[in-house]
Amino acid sequence: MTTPPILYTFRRCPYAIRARMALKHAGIEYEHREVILRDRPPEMMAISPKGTVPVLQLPNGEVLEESMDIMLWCSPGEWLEGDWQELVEVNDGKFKDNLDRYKYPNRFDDVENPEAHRDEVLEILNRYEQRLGESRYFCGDELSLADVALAPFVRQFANTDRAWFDGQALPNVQHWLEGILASELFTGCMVKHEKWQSLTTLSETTTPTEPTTHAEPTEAPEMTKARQEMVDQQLIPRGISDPGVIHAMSTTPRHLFLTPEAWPVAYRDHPLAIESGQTISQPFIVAMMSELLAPLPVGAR
Ligand SMILES: N[C@@H](CCC(=O)N[C@@H](CS)C(=O)NCC(=O)O)C(=O)O
Repeated sequence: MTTPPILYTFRRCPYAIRARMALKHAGIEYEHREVILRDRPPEMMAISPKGTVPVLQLPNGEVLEESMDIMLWCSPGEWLEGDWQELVEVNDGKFKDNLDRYKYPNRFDDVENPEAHRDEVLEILNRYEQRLGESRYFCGDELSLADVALAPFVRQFANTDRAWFDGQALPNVQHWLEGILASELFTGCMVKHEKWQSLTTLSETTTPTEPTTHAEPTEAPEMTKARQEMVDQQLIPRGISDPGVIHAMSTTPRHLFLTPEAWPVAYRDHPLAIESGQTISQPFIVAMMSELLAPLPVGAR
């Protein structure tokens, strides 16, 4: 019996959804390793240090760390007909950029009006609308790679403001999306999985005597650098001087309180949205409040 490929995946990630759908369509069995993005397993980081999902490890050791590479690896020839390349380029580029700015405006410095980004996406959807009036799916009357590559992103856009999306004159897009979301191919890929238990979890590498604020060992160097710049440029020049506060702000992985899309801006000089309509305060405010609490020296409890 041959070992199956291993897929590191995250249920709601649109890139991972497209990869799972392609694998399922191709009838490929794989070992499903559900990843929590703020606690990515060392096994995944070792084969794909860029740290994004999905990642597929083949039995021969080859690693596919881009969703489109996974799709292309497993898709049958007839799925690859048509202009899927141009469609994916627009989807993964302009569509995704504007979707993120519409859905998470305060994670970006350049968003003045989220609705302007929603309308940029709408312009793309209007083109899809015309196209889906000519054939049932993007590249003809059968589902193919283009549909599966795009649908998880259109779903995410639609769910950002469902009432608004449903009110748009996009009957062909709405019908196309509904059909895909109702399919066994999609629903079968959205079954919930428990987090995969890494064999070398972070808790095993952390001794009880270490401060609990210690950053995760697999942290990307950009995160460490951004955090240090935050301390040097936002906190110290504004008068934060307590060594305990500076230590905590220098080591607490603030980005882990955010979803990974927000990590590039996690250490910037402003508050950020977290789940359930809440926000995480600007770093300086956190530091100032902590300093006012007159914390105990580092290591004291
Ligand atoms: N180009 C990659 C993008 C994958 C990606 O950005 N996945 C997100 C989750 S939806 C992720 O892993 N983010 C973590 C990070 O950027 O650190 C692909 O197509 O596979």
